Amino acid sequence: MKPAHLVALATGVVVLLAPAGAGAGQYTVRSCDAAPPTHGPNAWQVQAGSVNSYALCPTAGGGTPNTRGITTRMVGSDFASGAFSRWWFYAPAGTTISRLDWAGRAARERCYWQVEMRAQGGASDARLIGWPTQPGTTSCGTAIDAPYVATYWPPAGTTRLMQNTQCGGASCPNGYGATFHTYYSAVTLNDFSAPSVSVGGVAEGEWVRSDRLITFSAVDNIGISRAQLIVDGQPRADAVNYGCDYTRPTPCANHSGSFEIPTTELSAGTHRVEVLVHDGSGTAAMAGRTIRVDNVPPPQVSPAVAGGEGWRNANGFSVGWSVPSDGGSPIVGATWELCRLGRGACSTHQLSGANPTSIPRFGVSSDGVYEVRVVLRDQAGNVASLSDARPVMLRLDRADPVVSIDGPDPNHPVQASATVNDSLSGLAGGQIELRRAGSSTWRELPTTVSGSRLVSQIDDERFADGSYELRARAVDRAGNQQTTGVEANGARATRQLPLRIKTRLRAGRRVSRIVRRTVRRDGRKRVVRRRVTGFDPGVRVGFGRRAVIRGVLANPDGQPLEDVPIRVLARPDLPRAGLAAAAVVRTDSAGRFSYRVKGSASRTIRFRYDGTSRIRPTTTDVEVAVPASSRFKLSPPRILNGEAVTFAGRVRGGPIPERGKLIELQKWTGRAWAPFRVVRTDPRGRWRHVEPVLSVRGLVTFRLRALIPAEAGFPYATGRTPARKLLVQGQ
Ligand SMILES: [Ca+2]
Ligand SMILES: [Ca+2]
Ligand SMILES: [Ca+2]
Repeated sequence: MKPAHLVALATGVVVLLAPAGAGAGQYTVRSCDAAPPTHGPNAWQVQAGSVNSYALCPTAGGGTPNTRGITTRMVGSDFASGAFSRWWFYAPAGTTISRLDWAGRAARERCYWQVEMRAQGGASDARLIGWPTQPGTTSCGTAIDAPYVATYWPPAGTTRLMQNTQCGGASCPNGYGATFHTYYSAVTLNDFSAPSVSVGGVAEGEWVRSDRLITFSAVDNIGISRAQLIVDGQPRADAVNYGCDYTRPTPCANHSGSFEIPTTELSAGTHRVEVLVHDGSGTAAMAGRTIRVDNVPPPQVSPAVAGGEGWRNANGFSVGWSVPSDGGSPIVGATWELCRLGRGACSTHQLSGANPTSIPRFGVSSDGVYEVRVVLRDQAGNVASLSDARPVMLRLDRADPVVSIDGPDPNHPVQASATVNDSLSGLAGGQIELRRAGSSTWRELPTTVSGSRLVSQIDDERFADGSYELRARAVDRAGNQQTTGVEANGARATRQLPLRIKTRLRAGRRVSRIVRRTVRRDGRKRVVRRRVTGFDPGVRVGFGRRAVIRGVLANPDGQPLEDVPIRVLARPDLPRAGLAAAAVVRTDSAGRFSYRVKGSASRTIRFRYDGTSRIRPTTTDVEVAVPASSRFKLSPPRILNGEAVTFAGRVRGGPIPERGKLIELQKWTGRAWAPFRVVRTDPRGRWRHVEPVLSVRGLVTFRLRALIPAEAGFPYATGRTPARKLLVQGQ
């Protein structure tokens, strides 16, 4: 044998990489001196009934090599015809033996001994080494001494080798034995059976994320030597190599296992994941799955509480959201967490189904404030982070507020208030109402919330004096409400009006009159006269003239209110006109005040004392009437019968109504003023009228004037011009 040949054999397995299921591989099973370091004879089996079959390997281990190796040695005894000593090498199913590299020796002392290495199971039964039994022959081969490895080629289809020493004579007496020793055995096999591999762990087309495994189970006639994960046709990481023992015909075991799918290194979307296995002869097989990678959690949603996040008093909540699309695996469920405020005492719930968009209506265990967080789950198993989820608030308050009316406050006599205690949502609003004792009609007072109190003012200027009852209705932010008419001590809440000191304000034109009264004095009736002064609230001022309005402010006993401000407001006598501030006057030490008015137009003058927290306000109105005024001219003042006279003038002041001011021309009949013509002014107040005079006999003097009647939109009382004379000379 050439050394180069030896080196090639020493490489062991010849790996023929071939498409899965289609290839055939070769491998070599080594024994004794060919199988360092164990040198085991494991590949060979002694046939039952053999005489003196043994193995001493390696052959250089000690003693004479002539007795070592895988041995069939029949010496030192008488042997019957057919007695044998045998070792067998069996090829596993699916393989055939294609080659034997061998070193050893064989010897026989008589020709009837059969000493051989035979190949069986193939197309022919072939003796590779040795001799057949040759009884009756004395000239035959008796020794093979082959310490160097030589190659032998069994016939195609060989499935077993037999090392055989057998007595072929009628008997084989002691002293003429035979022996066969295999020092070196390297059996090369062709493996025609590819591995079978199946995968699991993920389904075909499944969406997966980083925590998933692909499992495999591989089976082969000579076992599995390695497995490797292939992603998109490329090996990932190192293969797993299983230990194989090439001193045995079936060198490897069957294996199953799993690989983590490295989805974090893969782009989102479709990938092919496969497991490639090789058997003990290097024959490959592969199986896999097409997967879709999704490591992206669904987007956070923005949940909303039906009806809003405010307080409510019914224990039922619906939370909904819309499901955004991120192009990854479909949404297959949601997790929602219900926590008391602050994420204490949380409960977690699952929703299943495609694209969930709401939590079915639910209630909470007790009143209070809760947070709900919702995260979606995709088909790959990614879940958005609960701690990053936007919470929505649920607020439940079913407890009515507790309300009691406060007692009167001496510092604020007109104030009516109520104290409200409400657990959870707190006071939102309310109403304090007032009812005259004996009446059934409650009147609402303007009520505001101040902290935990309802506060209102009783306008004792507006309500008649007398006894009143109070009641208060408080509403919390959840809409719970309670009404009470009692104070905290249980007493009925009442008020006696007026709450403040009464005052009396009088103003107008100062008038005085004598009042007569009959009294009894000293047993006799007497008439007593007394001068009483008062104020007439109707004040007439000529156009362009001035007048003084006087007034007095006092309490009902006549005690004056000294040095207090009286507001003066004025409203022109025009449609839709409002009161406008005009002045402030002050009372003197006798409570008196005065206000000068000019005769510019008719108007209402209001005097108001605003009062204080303890003194009730009061108001009085004075009507200032200004008669209308117009210039009036007759021309010429003297005419002949049949001529015409012109009346002309201009109304003073204003405003003039849009369509002009009505002017009534009057003449004196001797008994009364009689109208004879009505004219209208132009928008600037000018008026003119030409009147022909007929049927006058002799010299007649007419007395004529113009009346300016009161009219809506014209802020004056009815006024008159002075009379003018017209002389007419008849025929
Ligand atoms: Ca195989
Ligand atoms: Ca996703
Ligand atoms: Ca409440």
